[in-house]
Amino acid sequence: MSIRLLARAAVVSALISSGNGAFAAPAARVVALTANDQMKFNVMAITAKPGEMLHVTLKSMGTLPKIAMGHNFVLLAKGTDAVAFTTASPMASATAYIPAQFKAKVLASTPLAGPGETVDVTFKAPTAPGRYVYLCSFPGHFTAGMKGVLTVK
Ligand SMILES: [Cu+2]
Repeated sequence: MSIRLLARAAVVSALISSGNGAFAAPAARVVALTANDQMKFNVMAITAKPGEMLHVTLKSMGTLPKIAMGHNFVLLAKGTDAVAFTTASPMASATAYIPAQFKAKVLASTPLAGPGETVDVTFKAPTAPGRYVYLCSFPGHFTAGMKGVLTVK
């Protein structure tokens, strides 16, 4: 094994051991979001450094049943047509409202959260500076304003 490979293996094991035990992942900054029955995120703007590890949690504070008021966090690649995405998402209930034709445009997404539930996702922020739209893809929620922007700078 070359020195370079050995160094790389050491980094990987350091990253794994720095996890919280539940996940073998590098430490990530927690971004705590909530959602409600009014179809809004509490945070509509997130800023991250290029390539920063983020751990987004989304708690549903609502009381309506999940089938009527589920929420998720979906981060889209730069330049993705969010209106086209959310026009297609109601037909994608089998895939938690992530339309198959847009799967490659999804940088990160959580499962759907019902009342009182918390869902989460850990991901690496894009390395390219810019604005990345995030939204809830449950039918009608984007139109109602359930969206935000991740700014990478
Ligand atoms: Cu929602």
